[in-house]
Amino acid sequence: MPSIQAEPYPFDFEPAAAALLIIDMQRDFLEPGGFGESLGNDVGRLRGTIAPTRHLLEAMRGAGLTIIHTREGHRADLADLPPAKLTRGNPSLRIGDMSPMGRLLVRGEPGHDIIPELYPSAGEPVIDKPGKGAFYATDLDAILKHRGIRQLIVCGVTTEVCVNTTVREANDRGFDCLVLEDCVGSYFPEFQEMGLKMIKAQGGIFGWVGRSEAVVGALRAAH
Ligand code: TIU
Repeated sequence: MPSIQAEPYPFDFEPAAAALLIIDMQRDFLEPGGFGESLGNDVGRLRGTIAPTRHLLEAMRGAGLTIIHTREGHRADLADLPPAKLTRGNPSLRIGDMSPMGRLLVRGEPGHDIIPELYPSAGEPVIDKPGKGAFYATDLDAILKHRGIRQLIVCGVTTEVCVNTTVREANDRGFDCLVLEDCVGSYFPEFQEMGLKMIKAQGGIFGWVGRSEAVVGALRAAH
């Protein structure tokens, strides 16, 4: 069984029981004019995650591992949108408002979809989630259990919001999470650093932190 260099200690990678989970790599978070920018963020800060995630995605596809994508967003009628999420922060544009990429954070709109660089292939489940965590109000847990998945290799945005929330949810459900520091991104450098530290502290209280090249190397060694 390949061991992947990680903190706080090596991660015992079981490819047959592992899935790649790519969180919310949507145009609304990574491209100008979307939801992320409407909240006042510099979306350029996230783009460094794209190349390493794409390299890893191709290696995972080549090795035949389960790959799952998530998207944050809401029904077109906004019936699943908590009123507080709509109004909090008094943003310049609100969820459901028209943006250059269609209605902000609404399912089916161009901005809600995954960036072309990491677009899902046929057969890769896409989880549409209304919240920050990928387990809340979704069928992710059932999909993982039906496939015998116990380990999650986690990429995506943002480190301290949807990545951290999902890793905490996964940890409580018994999944071992390896978060890849070069494949997760934040609009805030200090939250990138602390968001990763919080995962690996206290002996790996929520999981492990590693790098994509170590996973790609382990996949090569296993095949
Ligand atoms: N605002 C922010 O940092 N993130 C989100 O709203 N969603 C995700 O992290 N996907």
